[in-house]
Amino acid sequence: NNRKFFVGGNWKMNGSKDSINEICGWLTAGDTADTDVVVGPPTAYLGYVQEKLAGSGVYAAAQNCYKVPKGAFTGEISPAMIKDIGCEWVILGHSERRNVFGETDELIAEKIEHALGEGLKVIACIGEKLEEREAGKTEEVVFRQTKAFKDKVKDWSKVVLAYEPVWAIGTGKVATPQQAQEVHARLRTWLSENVSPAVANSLRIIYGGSVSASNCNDLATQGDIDGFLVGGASLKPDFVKIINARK
Ligand code: G2H
Repeated sequence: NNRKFFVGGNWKMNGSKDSINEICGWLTAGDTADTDVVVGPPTAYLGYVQEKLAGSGVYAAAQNCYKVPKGAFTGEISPAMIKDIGCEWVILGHSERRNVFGETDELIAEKIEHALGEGLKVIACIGEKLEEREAGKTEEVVFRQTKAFKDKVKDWSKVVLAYEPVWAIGTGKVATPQQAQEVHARLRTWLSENVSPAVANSLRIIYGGSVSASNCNDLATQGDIDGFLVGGASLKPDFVKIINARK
């Protein structure tokens, strides 16, 4: 396929100016030429990272945003603000937003619609919980989560879909390459049937959940895995190996 490899680093609620200076140091010195690379700092550092990475070929992403441009929404940021500081990307629907902060499929769909409408690019996250997998509901869940926003997307070239099984997130329990590939392939078939064959063929579907330098190569050889969304391992220099997992 001709889908460009995409690797996102999701720093979650981690970092300080000092640690971010270090990360940006090895990130901008590393080989990132053949991969689309995006990192998501905490909101407090988004502008700082955006400026540090300017011109490096690595892009910054917000970890979340709200569904309207401005107003009385204490604690929230809008896509307009993200764009205003020069940042083009936002992560939406991460499992921690869904499961720790109670975000629903419907709210995430509204956020995706607004962010895309404001000209941002979106890493849209989906994934089943352990009990859902064990009940044989993996496909039902990821199709439902994708269906919730699919009609809101007018230009799929602005979207990357991240499949992150909740049981693999931050647990060290990575999905096997076969488990991940199976879901990615089913998602691509679903997209072909419910959106279009062209979108199914061109959309990057990336995997997230305990990706590391030691497991990334086997995952990256799977035909429907087009990159990764990396949490813990994106804070360490090994992240550059993950960026180059296909080489
Ligand atoms: C999944 C992933 C990054 P980790 O949340 O989005 O985190 O790689 O730490 O499992």
